[in-house]
Amino acid sequence: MISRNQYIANLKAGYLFPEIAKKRREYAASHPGVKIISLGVGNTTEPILPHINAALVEGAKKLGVLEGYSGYQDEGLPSLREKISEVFYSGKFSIDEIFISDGAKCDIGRLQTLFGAGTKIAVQDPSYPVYVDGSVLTGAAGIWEGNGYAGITYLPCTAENNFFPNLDAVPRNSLVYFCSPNNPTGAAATCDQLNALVKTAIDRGCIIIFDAAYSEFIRDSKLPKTIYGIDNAASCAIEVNSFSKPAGFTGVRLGWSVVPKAIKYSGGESVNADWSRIAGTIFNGASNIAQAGGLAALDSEGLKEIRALTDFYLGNAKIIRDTLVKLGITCIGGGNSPYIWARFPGRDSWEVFQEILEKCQVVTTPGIGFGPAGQSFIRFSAFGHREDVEEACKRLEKLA
Ligand code: PGU
Repeated sequence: MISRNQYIANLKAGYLFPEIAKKRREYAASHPGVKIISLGVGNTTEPILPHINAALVEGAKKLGVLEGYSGYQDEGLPSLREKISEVFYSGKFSIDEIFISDGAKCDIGRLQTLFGAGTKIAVQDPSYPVYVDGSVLTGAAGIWEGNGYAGITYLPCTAENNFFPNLDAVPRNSLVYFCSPNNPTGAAATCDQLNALVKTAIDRGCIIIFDAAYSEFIRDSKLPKTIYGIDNAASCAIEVNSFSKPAGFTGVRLGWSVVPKAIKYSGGESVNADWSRIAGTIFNGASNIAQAGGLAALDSEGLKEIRALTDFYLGNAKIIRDTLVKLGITCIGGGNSPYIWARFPGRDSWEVFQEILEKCQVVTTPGIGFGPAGQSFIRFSAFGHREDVEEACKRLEKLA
């Protein structure tokens, strides 16, 4: 018999979102006919807008004719990589520093293979669960110690520090995950804050994995949309991003990673060269159809559609936030992100989750699922049809 991978055995319970879906199913089974509304998982609900959708259709049609057919595209269509560099990074990166993927989550998982089981990890607490669970799978996180993993440094982001961590706690030579605008807190880091993060990383020999999956939700023009707006970030930061939330591609699957050539390991070897090797070895590129859609999403018409779609979800976020504020619930986020992070002082977050489900038939996400500092918080997602969000907000008034 073959024994189980011990790192899988180190994973705690199930992955957060399927656990929530299970609780929803259980509630639905015992309350037949009740309409449950989800403000839980951040899954897009609105149709892909026409210009981008037409390009997806066209991309599929091309595959049906000899002149249009294409096969493997390795690290991605050169035209899409060039366009990403131009639109998001003012042309600062060459196409061999941009790698097209099937989504940010998948890249976050694969990127960890660059750094091995002995790597020290630091995460914002709370954070998107994939950073921690992915580190458990590579062995870097070590074992569960009751309130966290032994190999992970949790950097609390709380109301007291304005949801930006104390960087003094970042270990030397560690891999630092940072997400802005943040999932789940909705906090968007300022230029000064990211400057401090980059400076810390360089001083301490760290590499940052910067998750910018929600950058297109930023409306405050003073806030940086990419870590590469910060001096010297290209020597210490990898950025992952995605078409999922801005273009409605959660089911289409398309993202990218920027791995600048300037980033080196302690021995001087190129991180970019290794990433190219890994991509070629265990990933064979994103769908050509999705990439055709991605190209259209980045032309002037497509960018207008991205703006319209993100405006729509931000409109939902405002409705949710206004409702919570009216109820006297302290919350942040929503202005530059599709998540609202609401505090229920002294309460257990699973218990609040259950109360909201039972009183309002609304699914949310319990803060503790994102890390120890998420205790007593609930995340509300703004991804939903407008009428469902309005209905959910009416029902939330029962919490008063
Ligand atoms: N990065 C962050 C910070 C995210 O919140 C999500 C999705 C992703 C990456 C995934 O991007 P893809 O490009 O689609 O792979 N977070 C959602 C969905 C749950 C999940 O497990 O991914 C959420 O509700 O947090």
